[in-house]
Amino acid sequence: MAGVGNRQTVYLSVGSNLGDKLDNCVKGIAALVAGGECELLAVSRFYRTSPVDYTDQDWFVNAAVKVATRLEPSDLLKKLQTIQSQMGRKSNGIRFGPRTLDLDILLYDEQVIRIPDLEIPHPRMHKRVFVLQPICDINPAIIHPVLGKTVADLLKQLDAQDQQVVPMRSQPELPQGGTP
Ligand code: PH2
Ligand code: MG
Ligand code: MG
Repeated sequence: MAGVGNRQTVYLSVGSNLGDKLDNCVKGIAALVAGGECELLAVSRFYRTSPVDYTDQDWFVNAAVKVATRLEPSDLLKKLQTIQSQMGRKSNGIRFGPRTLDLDILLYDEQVIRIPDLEIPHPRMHKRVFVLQPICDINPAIIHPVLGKTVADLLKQLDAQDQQVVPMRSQPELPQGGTP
């Protein structure tokens, strides 16, 4: 059931590489906090990032947000999927391919969760600069609950010369939450 658990701190990644990418990310975050089930605690800087895993696609805009929510992980996942479809995301059959809006759960409190369709911590977060750099903007001292290292250490140790992550020159205004 939605909304019955304790309030948990959750980190999410936000990304887009189709249409007005920055606007899609900002609207996605606004949709997440609309209705009050998720309270926005912090937002990272926004970055332009080179595509990872499937490279024959446009650059992304990426950011991370910290929210507080009572939604259980599976209910939060459903909410994210609903927002993604409302924002016009359609399946194109390409794994890691282009998307209007991608909202991924990175960390849910300090929990390790493996249920169908959902693995937390996000299974690839420690390999991705476009995830680690934004989380470090918010809090570099967060400890990855499986790897036992801070996100700052994971970022430092990553050999990722091919991953370009560039802060956007103009950063958007957000409905609430403020700077990291
Ligand atoms: N998301 C992917 C695959 N590759 N690359 C970048 N730079 N940013 C993303 O958000 C991203 C990606 C699948 O979710
Ligand atoms: Mg996703
Ligand atoms: Mg993703």
